[in-house]
Amino acid sequence: MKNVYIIGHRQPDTDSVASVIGYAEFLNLREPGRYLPAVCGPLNAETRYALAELRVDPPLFVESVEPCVGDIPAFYTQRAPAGMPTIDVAAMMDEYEVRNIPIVDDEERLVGLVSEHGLARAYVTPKLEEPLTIGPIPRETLARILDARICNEGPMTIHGRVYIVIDALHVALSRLAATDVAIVGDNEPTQLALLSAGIAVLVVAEGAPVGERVLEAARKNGAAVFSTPLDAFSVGRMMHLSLPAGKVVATDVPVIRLDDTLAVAKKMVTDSKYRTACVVDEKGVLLGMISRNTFLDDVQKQVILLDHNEYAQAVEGVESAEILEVIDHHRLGAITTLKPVRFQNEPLGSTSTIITRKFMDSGTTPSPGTAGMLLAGILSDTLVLKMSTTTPEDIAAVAYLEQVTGMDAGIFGTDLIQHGMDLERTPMHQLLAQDVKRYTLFGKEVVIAQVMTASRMYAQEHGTMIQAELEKLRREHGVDLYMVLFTDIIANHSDLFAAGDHVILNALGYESQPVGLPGVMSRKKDFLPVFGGRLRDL
Ligand SMILES: [Mn+2]
Repeated sequence: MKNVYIIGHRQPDTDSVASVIGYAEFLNLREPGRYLPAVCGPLNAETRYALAELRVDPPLFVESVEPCVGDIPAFYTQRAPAGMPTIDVAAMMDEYEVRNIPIVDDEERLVGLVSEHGLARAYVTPKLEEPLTIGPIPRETLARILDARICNEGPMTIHGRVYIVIDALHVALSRLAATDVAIVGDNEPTQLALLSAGIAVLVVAEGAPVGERVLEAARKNGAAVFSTPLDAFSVGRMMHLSLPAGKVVATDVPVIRLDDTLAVAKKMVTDSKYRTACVVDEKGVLLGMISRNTFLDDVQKQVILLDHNEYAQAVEGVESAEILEVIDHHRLGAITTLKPVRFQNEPLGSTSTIITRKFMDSGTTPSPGTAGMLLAGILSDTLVLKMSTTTPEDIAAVAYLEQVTGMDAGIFGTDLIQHGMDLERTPMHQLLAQDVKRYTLFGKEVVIAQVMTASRMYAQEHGTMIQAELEKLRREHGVDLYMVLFTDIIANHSDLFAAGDHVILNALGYESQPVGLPGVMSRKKDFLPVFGGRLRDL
């Protein structure tokens, strides 16, 4: 069964990571192993903390869901060992109706390709000055190719030159060595002389009788004796065709990996003179071969998108993937699909809430690690249920997950947010510039930054530095006021710092900083109306 990637958006937050882990586990209950939780961007500090605390493996990192070689449902898997005689390789080509056979070594690593073209070249290139050499070839294989009966066994493997003995005996004897093969006819004195001189194989052609004295001499000298109905020329011809595949192999075949994109693979196949490419793993082990026909079927990765519903936020290559489902809690974006897809968008505090409800509704229970992650996802997206987007469903899901994990949402949420903020490790400049809104209010240009925290410590300890940095930012932006709200989401309290003209700051009542603002959580809902009112009255 084809794998389905469950994947969040390009800036993975804890909710998107938790929901892919949760939904993969939920769907794998029915089809174990099919669904893979994935992310397409670096994990933030908060998410890394949650995963480490809960001892949950991070999702798979997927750079792109463009189809790749690994998504091809099947390769041509035929192959031949380097020692296979070319005549057998040719027979394989006929049997499987392919023009190329990959050749592998003893460890199944790709050596090269025997193509029809390569075979033809190997046999029409004249090397007449050299005598024919065969092997190394197993004795039994050679006997089979020659349609021969083995009258005496001799060496297991044959590797030597081949002579048809038509010369005067003394000439033949002077040419033959102990590893060589002699082809003879019905001439017992010659047969005996050759065996006593020491050769590896005596091939008796045209079904000529093999006498007892010949067998005796063969046994004594450790030579093989074959008897074949073929004539001497045919024996020579078949020997020629028994060259090991490794000797006629072409090594300029394109080699690709499972993670190469289909586009790359297609181009390699098209550009190759063999119209094929071999797929190997990282050790060079042959996984199979692809050809032009491989690309006739539409190959796509299957994905389920969580916590986003627009292409701009989705993993690279999503346009070429098959989207099976979308689950989200944001406003509707623009995503179009060829086929109908299951689409679930709910105005809840987090996608993790939607996934938790799937477990609750189906009467199944997430594993403790997954339940902890889902809890982290909800607490992160709703800022420990304090955000105005929090719904009764989020609260119910948190209660359920507290029960499953035995964790305290308040304590875990505070920990989580604190680790996520990691204020001490973020440069002050970045801290005061990463979440900013700019307004024109009653003729004044105003920038308001907001930093969410889980305690008031940071704002109280770094007042002087914050004020200095704010003044720098105010000049950089050329605005009348540059302000920051340090919002402690646990205590429901904001500390305000502001940089601007002394007269304005005094008139606003901001001469002593930080200005404590109990109950101020939302910049837009809680702070802006009050602040706007004061600015108007200046
Ligand atoms: Mn979310």
